[in-house]
Order: sequence, then C-alpha cells, then structure tokens
Amino acid sequence: MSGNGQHGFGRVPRKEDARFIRGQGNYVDDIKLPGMLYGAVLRSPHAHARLVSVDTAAAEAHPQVRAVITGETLAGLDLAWMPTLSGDVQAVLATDKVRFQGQEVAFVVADSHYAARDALELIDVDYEALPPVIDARTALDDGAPVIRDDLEGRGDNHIFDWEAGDAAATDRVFDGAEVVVAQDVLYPRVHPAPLETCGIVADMDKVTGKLTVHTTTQAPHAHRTVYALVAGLPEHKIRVVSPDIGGGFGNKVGIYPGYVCAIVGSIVTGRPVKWMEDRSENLMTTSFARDYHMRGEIAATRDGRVRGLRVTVLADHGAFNGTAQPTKFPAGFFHVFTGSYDIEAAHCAVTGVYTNKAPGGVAYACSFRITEAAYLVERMMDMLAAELDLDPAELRLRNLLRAEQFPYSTATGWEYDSGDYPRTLRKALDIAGYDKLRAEQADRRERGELMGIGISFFTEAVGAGPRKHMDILGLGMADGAELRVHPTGKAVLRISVQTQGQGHETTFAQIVAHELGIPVDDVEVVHGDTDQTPFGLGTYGSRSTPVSGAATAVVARKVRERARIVAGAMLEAAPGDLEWTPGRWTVRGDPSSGATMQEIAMAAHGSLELPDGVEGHLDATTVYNPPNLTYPFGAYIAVVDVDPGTGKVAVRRFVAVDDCGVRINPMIVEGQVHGGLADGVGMALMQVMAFDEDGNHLGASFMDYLLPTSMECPSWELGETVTPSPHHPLGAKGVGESATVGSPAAIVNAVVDALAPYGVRHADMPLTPANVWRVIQGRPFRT
Ligand code: PCD
Repeated sequence: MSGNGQHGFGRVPRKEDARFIRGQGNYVDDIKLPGMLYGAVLRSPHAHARLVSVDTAAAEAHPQVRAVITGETLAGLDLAWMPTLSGDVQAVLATDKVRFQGQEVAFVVADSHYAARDALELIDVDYEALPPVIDARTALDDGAPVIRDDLEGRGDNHIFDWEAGDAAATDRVFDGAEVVVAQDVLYPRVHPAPLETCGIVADMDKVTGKLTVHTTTQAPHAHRTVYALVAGLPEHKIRVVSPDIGGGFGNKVGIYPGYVCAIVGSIVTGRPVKWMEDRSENLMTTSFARDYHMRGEIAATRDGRVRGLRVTVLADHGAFNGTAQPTKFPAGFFHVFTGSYDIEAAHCAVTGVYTNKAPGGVAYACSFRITEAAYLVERMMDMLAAELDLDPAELRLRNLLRAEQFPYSTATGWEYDSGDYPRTLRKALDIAGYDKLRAEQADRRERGELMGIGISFFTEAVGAGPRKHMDILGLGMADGAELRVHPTGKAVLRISVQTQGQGHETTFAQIVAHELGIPVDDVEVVHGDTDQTPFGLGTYGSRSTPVSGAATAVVARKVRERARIVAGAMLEAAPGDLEWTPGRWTVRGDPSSGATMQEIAMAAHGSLELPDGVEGHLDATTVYNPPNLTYPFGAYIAVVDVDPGTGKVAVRRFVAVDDCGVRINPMIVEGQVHGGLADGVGMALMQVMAFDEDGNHLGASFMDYLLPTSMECPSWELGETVTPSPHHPLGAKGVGESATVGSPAAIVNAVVDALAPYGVRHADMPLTPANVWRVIQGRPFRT
C-alpha cells in the first residue's frame, strides 16, 4: 500500500486516525476558554404538568452561581420558544407547561460544572400534574388531553395528514388481487446514541459583538442561519465551529434548548459558557428516531408477482414536531416504501400526532424515514413468501428491478438512477451458500433446533437534494466547495459538510487528488467552521459524497481546466491541443512535452504572460445542486440461532453485498457498512425507548438502552457490486447509512424464519429474549 502518497481512490489510510488513535482529537468538551463558566439544565420530572411557579432565589444565592435563567427570563427576550426543523415551535425553557419527562425548565450558570449541578437542586418548582398521552394510538381519542394548548385554536393532538401514491389505482389492484397479506408492524422508538453527547461552548464577545460557538453540529452553516434568525444577530457576527465530533447519526442535526441557553448565558454574564449534557440527558431529551406504527398490505398473484402495496402510518412525533426532513416531506422519504420491486400501484397515508415524549424524529442513519419504509416492505415480502409457500429469495428474484428497467420511476414518484438488483442478490446468495444453509436448517428443524435465515433487499435514496424540491427551513440543499492550489502545488479544499467520524479529511482529499493527479497528502481539507468554509446544508442523509463530493469533483475540474490554459501558455500550444494524463497536461502526440500540476501552479502564480482575460492563480469555487438523489442498494442475509428455552437470539453469520456505485475509499466504505450493521443488530435485538404509562422514561442509561458490542456481532462477510450513478460526476452514491437501513429486516426475517415451526409470521422489534420467548409461548412446534 502506498499510503497517502497515493494519487486518488483506493484504500488510503485515514488521515484523521493519527490524532484519534492517540487520543489527540479536539472535541467540544476539550475546549476551555479563559474565564469560561459552566451551565446545567433543570429538567421536568413529569411528562405533562402545568408549571405553577419556579423559585430560583436559593440557587441565585449560591456563592458560585453567576446566573439563573428561566422561561420567564427568556420570554422577556422573546426567546422562550424557538422554531423547529418542521415549522413547529419548541419551548427553550418551559413557561406554561412541561410536555415530556426531561423537558428543560431552568438553566444555571456557575463557576464549575459541579456548582451548576448542585445549584439545580436549590431551584424549587411547583408543578400541577396533568394526565399524559403516552400511547400514540390514543392521541386522537375523544377527550384525550390536549398537549399543545399553546398553539392557537388547537383542540387535539393531530399534527398532519400526508399521502403519496394513487389511492384509487391501488384500491383497484387490491380489489382484483389473488392474494393479499396484511400486518401491523411497529418500528419502535429508538435513539441514535452517539458516544459523544451534545454540547456547546458559547462565547459572546461584547467588544467585537461577535458570537462564537463551538458545538456538536452536523450542519454548522444551517445552525448559524437559525441562530441569526432566532437571536436577531447578523450572520457575519456569528461563527459556528464544529470541532471533532464523536458520532452524529442524526442526533446532532437539530438545535437543542441547551445550546440557546448557553448562548443567552454568555450574553448575560459576558463570559464564555460551556454546556455539555450527560448520557441520560442525551437519551431522554434529544432527537429520538422512528416510532412508526405501520399497517402494511401487499397484493400479489398466486405465482408471486407483487402488484400493489397499501400502507397507513401513525407517526408519534412527541411533544413538539421537530422532525428533520426537507420541508415538502412531513413523513420524510417514507413514500419510497415500494422498495426494490417493480410494483404497479402503491399508496401510503401518514398521520402525525403529538404525545408527551421528547421531540425529534431524526433520520437516525437513514435518509428521512427510509429505514421504516425498507423494514416494512421487507417484512411484507417475507410474509407474502410464507403465504405463497415460496422461498423468500425466489419471491424477491421474481420482483426485483432489473438492469434494463433503469432509470426506474416508482408508483410513488421516485426516479431510481441505476441498478441491477438480481445480480446483487445472487452474489449475496452465493457468498452465503444459500442452498446449503436451507439444507442445514431442515436438518436442524428435525432435531428441534431453531435456525433462521433472513434476507433483505433495500434501496436507499441519499444525497438530498435537488433544491427545487428540497429545502430545510427555506434553505435549499445545495453545497459549496472552494479549492485553492498554492504555488508549490499543495491544495486546500474548503467544504460545507462536517465529518463525525466518516473520514472526510481523507476521502475528500482523495477526490481532489484523483482529479488533479497530486498526492493525497498534498491536499488539506478544511471543514466545520462557518468563517472558513462556503455555505452548505451539512452532513446527514448520507449526502456528503453525493452532494459535496460532487461539488469537490466539479471544483477540481474547474481548476484542472484553468491549469490547461496556463499549461498552454507555458508550452506555447493551444489549450485544445493539450491532453490530460493524471497530474500532467501534455501536448497531444508529444508526451515528452508537458507540465505537471506543480509546475503549472508555480507558473500560474509567477510572471508567465497569460492569455487575455485569464486571471492568474489556480483557485476556483462552485455550488453543486444535485439533479437527483443517488440510490445505493444492497442485499443482506442473516443467519441466526434462537434458543427455544430462553428466546435468546445469536446472529451466527451476516452477509452484506452493498452497491454504492464507485467507491472512493473501499476501506472506509467497509467501515461504514460494519458500523451500520452493528446498529442494525442493536435495533433488531435490543433497543427501544420505552415509557411507563405515566410517561417515565425506561431507557435513560446504557444499563437499559443497550448498545450492540462486538459480543453480539458476527464477523461480517462483505461483498460488493458497482453500478455507477449516471448523474454523479464520480459515479459515487452515498453509503453511510445503507447498512442501518437494510440490516434490521434481515435479522428480524431470520428470527421469524427460525420461529416458523411455531407458526409465527411476524414479531415486532426489539427481539429481546423475553419478547421472543413470549411469542412462542403456548404454540406447538411443528416441522
Ligand atoms: N464513501 C466512499 N465511497 C462512496 C460513498 C462514500 O468512499 N461511494 C465514503 C465517504 O467519502 C465518507 C463515508 O464513505 O467518508 C460516508 O459517506 P456518505 O455515504 O456520503 O455519508 P456522509 O454524508 O459522509 O456521512 C453521513 C452518514 C450518516 S447520515 C450517518 S447517520 C452515519 C454515517 O454517516 N453517521 C456516522 N456514518 C457514520 N460514521 C461515523 N464514524 N460516525 C457517524 O456519526 Mo444521519 O442522517 O446523520 O442520521
């Protein structure tokens, strides 16, 4: 391996690992500014209660306390409520009611973190408890307590109704269908749970009037604009810096009340204020994901040709509608639920409701609700296979989209860019040794053993998105890039997206190196600082490679074209007579006469006479507005063993064949897939944000909310196919979230397959030992 001397794509070791592996990363909590104070949040113990009074006198008298901020303080500044990403408002600090357990009630600023925490206990809050709405299925009942009585004219807990597809055409298909299978499927509330919790260091400099925040954000530029709008500060007086981030997974897309409080704290005290939440605060109050109660119906012919899909969803959005997704799509990209199959007609209707739970609904490792969609259709396919007594691989092969069908328009309005799905599934079946596995399963069943084989096939839609269709809070989803090549040929790339561990400092340098033919080590990637980088919407929905990666390729090509003109002047040849070989422009037909990128860079900054109208230097900028999303896909196969005595599931093998188009760094791609598969094991087998009937959170620590470890994960078996995206300049598609989208269905399908001798057709996640055990109780085992 040639290391970072390499000139482009390939298994280049990650530049950022040198500091991460040595513990030299610089995270928000590592930042210490002179005179810095510490903030802590007082939170509601109730899920739903009227706020009668908040007495802060004792806390204010604490010798180390510098300020106590309440909802009333904020109301005076017109900051008690802030806009959410979904056009709703959210309380920064409660003024009228508390609406979920853990909601922010007061903020203490003190000399130390400990003093701030101690002072929280000195605040006396009088609550008048109200009945909460915890089960979303009761939120719209007559007489259900109204959660959002702050909203004008709101008499119920209804947020929105949204639909996609053709209802009448779908009904017609169902009316004439030979076979229909229907099932209620729950995708439980889960949490992204990044290892680093959320935090901020806010520093309002009264002399310059400039606010600098160091914060855990996946979208520094979007955060800056929101702060500007909320606080009424001009954008050029706000600098948002996102230093190293210890995992995002969607959790760091939104703006949390603690950030706003720290900013206010800094304005009030005139000193920098750090606020860093703890693990329980992160799990209880920051953006959750999923919580979709789905009803799926699938229609097919007897010989296994899928014809229609009909879906209704009840979406639990918690106390404030804070879902992150492009404005026009209140249910995110859920309407991609026809998945990877050629289906005549489809329709979905989604209803969103308020409950007394934390707000959010982030795209935790999926592009806006695609995980829910992929999970549903893959469960429905397995239930249909069981109904038709067909092998689930065979049923999929009969319906998967074939190469000649692309670009493919789905019944709900998507245009998939490229693929050859049967080829990818066949590859996974090969790696798994599928026929042998089925034979082994039959043997084991004879002996009463529960072995299961589960398949899933998924299509993701990543790289949001074409700005005419997609914006967040009115900000279009295009991303800028700037590239400078210095006189000696060393380059600096400035991008708007923000890495949380994905390795952008390496892969984006590889893109420039690939386009300019210079060493990867000669390219520095600058990101995560609004004062240093061009505007763009940030990193989530696996959009960095599809959008910002494309911007990087385009800007590098601009530099290369500029270099061609300079080389023409150097070589006394017409630019049109030059040809590009990586790293060098040469005169066509005379490869010995040429100029390297480094020589050209020096000449561009030197005394060389340039043609009229050609500016010197080798810098360029661009803004990339993607023409479409990219559609990565994959075929996954899980093999599980279930202990009939305890219900414990062991994932014995997991085969993942991913197609994300051209891979910039295959090693990083594999790492992304590994991480997402582990996430899938977590969701399928152990994770749920549960509540008791009073709204008490039952998963507020890692004792109860379980993260998968290497102990629960098999050694992943990966494969790949490469179908370039036709519209991406590099042919690349995003991949960061693919494995999280595709894997839960494979595992659940495998467990349900293992339980088939008991006549089980479906079981909801998480498939904990207790849940599996419960499912098989009282059912006779029949092979
Ligand atoms: N790549 C390559 N090739 C291809 C693709 C891709 O190479 N074809 C690579 C790149 O460059 C980078 C990575 O890989 O480095 C990734 O990418 P993407 O797919 O584009 O993505 P991004 O945008 O970058 O990222 C994002 C994602 C997400 S979204 C998530 S969740 C997760 C993932 O990412 N997160 C995370 N992954 C990860 N990793 C880590 N380490 N950490 C984290 O945190 Mo969301 O919406 O937010 O929920």
